[in-house]
Amino acid sequence: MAEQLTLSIIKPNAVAKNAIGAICGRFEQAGLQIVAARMLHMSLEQASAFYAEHQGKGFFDELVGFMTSGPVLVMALQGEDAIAKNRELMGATNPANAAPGTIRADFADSFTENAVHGSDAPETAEREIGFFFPDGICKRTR
Ligand code: IDP
Repeated sequence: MAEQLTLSIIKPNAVAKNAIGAICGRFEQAGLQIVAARMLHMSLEQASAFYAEHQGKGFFDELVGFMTSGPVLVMALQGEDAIAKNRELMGATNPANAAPGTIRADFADSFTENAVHGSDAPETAEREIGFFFPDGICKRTR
């Protein structure tokens, strides 16, 4: 598999429980490198734009309310098969279905407050990285 980039977000509930180090440690142990990082408290406009594909769904308002409830850590991760590797580390969207040992199994509080976001495809990753890092990232060459 090729070297890829993916966007990761440590969501407000995981930031609040002081789990940034534990979660980033899992990325690094799995061979994913942090090549951009930014902590921010998203506005309603930013969160709505980021999750535009979910607009109109029953969980949208709760999702946007949660994502703007506190600071998040947004990162670009680089590595072999980074998109699938990150999603494997994250576990299923609904933490009730997340495999033991995954980030969501260990740090989620509910379906909405599921600790982390990860891009689901190369096109999504490109769009999401551009959304948060319009000035570029520190892509690794070694
Ligand atoms: P993903 O984050 O695993 O890619 P998506 O389907 O893109 O999952 O959903 C985005 C986020 O919206 C989820 O991570 C979760 O926080 C929230 N979400 C998705 N579906 C539901 C639901 O049915 N109930 C409550 N929250 C949901």
